[in-house]
Amino acid sequence: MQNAIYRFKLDGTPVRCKTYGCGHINRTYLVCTDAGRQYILQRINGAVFPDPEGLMENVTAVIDFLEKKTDDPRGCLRLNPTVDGRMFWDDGKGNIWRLFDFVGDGICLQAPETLDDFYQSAIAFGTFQNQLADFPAETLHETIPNFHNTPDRYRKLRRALAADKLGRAKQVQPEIDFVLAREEEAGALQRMRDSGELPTRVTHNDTKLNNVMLDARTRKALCVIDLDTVMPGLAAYDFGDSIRFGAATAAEDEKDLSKMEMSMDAFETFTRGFLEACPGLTEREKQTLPLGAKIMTLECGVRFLTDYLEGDVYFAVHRPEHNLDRARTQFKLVADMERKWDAMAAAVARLSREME
Ligand code: ADP
Ligand code: GN1
Ligand code: MG
Repeated sequence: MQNAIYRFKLDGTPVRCKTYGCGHINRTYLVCTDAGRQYILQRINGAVFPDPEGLMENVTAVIDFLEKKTDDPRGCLRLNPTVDGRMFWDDGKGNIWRLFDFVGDGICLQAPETLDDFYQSAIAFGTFQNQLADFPAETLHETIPNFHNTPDRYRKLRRALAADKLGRAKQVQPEIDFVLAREEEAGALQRMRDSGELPTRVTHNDTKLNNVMLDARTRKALCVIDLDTVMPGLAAYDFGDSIRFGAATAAEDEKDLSKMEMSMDAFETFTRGFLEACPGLTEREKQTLPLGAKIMTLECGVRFLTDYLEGDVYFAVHRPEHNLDRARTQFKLVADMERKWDAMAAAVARLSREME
């Protein structure tokens, strides 16, 4: 990490560097210099991203594009070059490093503290998608192929189950039954994408609340971060993944499942913000938003369960059953969405009408 930091052009000399944030994927450090500047230094997870150079081409192009759409220095993520003018440093040991400006006086929440926090995240992700509406999607690398291809996620689960490397399969039969009972519906978005019924857009694809920065004082949306998964996708992915995380009444890894529900208030609040910030959605896209919430939640549960069966090789874990706990919360949320399904669809239809 020390080696990496000196490869970048810095304002001042680094005086402090510590691990930072709660991401599941990359290694993130906060760097402070004697000139009072703060930076985010990150090592990209090479096991997750097979083509980090292609990924950095995406991130650089998206940032260049977004920078032209905002005057606010904190209005988009900003990259800093290396001393030899490149946007990342390859340490020769298979690791790619990059340096972002630290978004100062910003906050990044693990759960909304108020409904308005969640509304602001909807504004941030909706604006992000809207600003990228005229970005040439075909120039983007697919940084993780089939990222939100839900049938493919099921195939990978089946493979992990058959291999059962750690003998964990016998513990998870109720979870397996739950996901298999929903397999047909889980493929609905992918089928609509393949048939061209839904337009392909440039999407973020990992729209957790902790991938948005809010202003610490005003608590208004500043910018979207964690751009590694920006790829062509569906509006329902970004909407759905936000609901999965931010409309949940408990943390993603809560052990007490009785605490886990989907808040209808939060669902409506996010829907309002997303539709306001992203007004170009087609009627069909709007109709698929509740399905996005359900499928993204189910898919994420399938991914946690697969990682549990494979021995926790993908998501960072902090206890032995961490991925299993995470999978269970997701399935509990899906079950709750099924109970609230009619209300979710009605809310989207009503809010869309109100905005016409
Ligand atoms: P991961 O892919 O591991 O989730 P992120 O890019 O989301 O990595 O970074 C992890 C955390 O670091 C974020 O949730 C946020 O708290 C913090 N972070 C990342 N980039 C910045 C930034 N530019 N300014 C302030 N905080 C940041
Ligand atoms: C990961 O990188 P992070 O922590 O924002 C994951 C998402 C999952 C999420 C579950 C590249 O997000 O897809 O939904 O964990 N990101 C990647 O918390 O796989
Ligand atoms: Mg993140």
